[in-house]
Amino acid sequence: MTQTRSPLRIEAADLRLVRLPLVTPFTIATGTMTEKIFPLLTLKADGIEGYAEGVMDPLPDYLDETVSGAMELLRSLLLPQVIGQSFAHPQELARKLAPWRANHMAKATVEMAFWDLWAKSLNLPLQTVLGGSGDAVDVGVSLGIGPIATTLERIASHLDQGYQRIKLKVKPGHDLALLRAARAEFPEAHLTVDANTCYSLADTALLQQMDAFNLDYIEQPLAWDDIHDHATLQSRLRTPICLDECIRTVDHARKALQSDAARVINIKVGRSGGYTNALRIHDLCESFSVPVWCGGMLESGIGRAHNIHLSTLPNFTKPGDVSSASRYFTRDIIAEKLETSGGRMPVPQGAGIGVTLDLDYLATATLSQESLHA
Ligand code: OSB
Ligand code: MG
Repeated sequence: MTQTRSPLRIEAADLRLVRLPLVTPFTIATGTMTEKIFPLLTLKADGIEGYAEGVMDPLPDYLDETVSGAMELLRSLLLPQVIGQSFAHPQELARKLAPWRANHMAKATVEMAFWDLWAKSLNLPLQTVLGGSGDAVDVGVSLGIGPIATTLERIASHLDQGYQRIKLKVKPGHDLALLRAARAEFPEAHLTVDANTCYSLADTALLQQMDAFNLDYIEQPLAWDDIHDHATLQSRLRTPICLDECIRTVDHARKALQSDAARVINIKVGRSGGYTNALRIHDLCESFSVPVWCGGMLESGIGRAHNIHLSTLPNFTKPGDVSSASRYFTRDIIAEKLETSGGRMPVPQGAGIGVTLDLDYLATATLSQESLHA
């Protein structure tokens, strides 16, 4: 990151709460989502706007942050700390928020919007200021829990569309039979499972049976905050473990790598405090020869565009969950279409994240809106 400019002063912010209905309900081990509700943040400087969305859920069922908690923290603490302030680099803004405990998703919302603003002020694509390159990224797809027959049809249709990896959500009672059927029908496909924390070490024998299915990795089988048990499990499995929920800070990544608790890491910039940490996690994994890929949280086009730019960094060597926006929403809040072709997602062109808000549709999807000034 060699780009420099004079410090950029954040003049104001718009904080919206947005609701988008999902095309189809999305079920994972911890529950079902039928709509996406998220904070959408606009930061303003010099006539430029930077955007980001928060990836926390209404309930603390993926991680411990919530939409209502994050909205309050953004309006009463995090945004007042940065509005009216000048920052010579996004990492400086990250440093300002770092002393507050946890709340990585809320912090990421502010930090990511500033990276977009920053890249736009330099008139460069976000991928360039992050150190990435290339005009498209490899994509896989994450399929929610449903009847096995339906899942097999969905695997076939997504492989036909070119998706390069199929991730199947599993939970106790919906695991080995699904894998047996999927592997029988798709012997060559890159298959993975995501357990979203629903097993424990008491399930080791069951998880060892997954070794028979030649999975690329098993994502987050054990508790959201337990790196230690994942190290124990990895020592008993041939299949690589990929950590998602466990990796919220650079230190989590370091401890997971040093203890061999993960041989693949899912990086979600939105759950890791922002790009400052995501880039460090990326580099740390590279130094351990551990590949990473970009996870998703059913984001709107704003978060999706951020994820695509991040995915252009060199150690993102496995397909990410950055699939077509039309799989999630009939209509998105951005003007551009983020659609894959041949298993690749094009990088939005232009400065910053390279997408623009569809203000008319956004207005109909907005539950609340507030403006903050210096
Ligand atoms: O564990 O990666 C996850 C969606 C919501 C919460 C957690 C996860 C997911 C997904 C979907 O897997 C990824 C996507 O398609 O955006
Ligand atoms: Mg996951």
